Amino acid sequence: QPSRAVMALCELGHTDLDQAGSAELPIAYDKVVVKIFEGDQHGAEFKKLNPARQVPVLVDGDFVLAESHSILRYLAESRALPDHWYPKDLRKRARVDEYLDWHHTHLREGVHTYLIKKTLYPVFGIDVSEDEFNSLRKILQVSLKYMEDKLSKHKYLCGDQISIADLSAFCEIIDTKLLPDVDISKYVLIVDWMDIMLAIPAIKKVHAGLLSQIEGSMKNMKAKL
Ligand SMILES: N[C@@H](CCC(=O)N[C@@H](CS)C(=O)NCC(=O)O)C(=O)O
Repeated sequence: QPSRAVMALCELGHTDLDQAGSAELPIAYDKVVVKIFEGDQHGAEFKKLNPARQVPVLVDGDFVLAESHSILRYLAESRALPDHWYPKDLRKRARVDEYLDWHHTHLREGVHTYLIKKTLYPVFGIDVSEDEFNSLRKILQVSLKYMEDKLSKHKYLCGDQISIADLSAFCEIIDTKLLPDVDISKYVLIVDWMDIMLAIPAIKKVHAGLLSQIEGSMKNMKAKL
């Protein structure tokens, strides 16, 4: 998820989504795949880049930066991207930061942590108690309510313009489609907002692999019915 958010911002780059028909002007970047399921993040070379051993990591000349939200902010500022991504206005910016800080302990917990514990832990034989699953489901519901409430006030999460908060949130919440026991359809404003986000070609492009994975798991589920 966090890597997809960074790639989506690079793909969108200088495209001004406030201006209808604005030309697509991506930020040039080289994508280096780190195979986390094969443990590449624990190799000596990668540890030098990010001692926390997680992706994404940005290498911009001699400057190395980890943490997706820090990278999104850095790209928005250093590449002077259209203001709507990370507004200069102090209060609008604070609203985006508020979402980004909240994200780690809420939506990320409710989706990513739940997904990992549900799908990956069994592969490694790690038990997760039903209480733990219940508390993660609770965090997800609380998170979805918080987002639905935000979207009842404006078109995007932090205002009427798209920001890096929407990118981070979308790239996380789309993973709920990999969880057959999670149904977010009652959050109608979130569902509409997801459609708007996915209609942006650059966002669709970075999710192509995930979308085909989701389609595969849907077919699999239908075959079992
Ligand atoms: N807070 C970090 C989270 C990064 C993260 O969770 N990365 C995962 C992939 S989605 C990872 O590298 N996992 C490998 C591991 O923990 O061994 C960010 O936003 O960049």
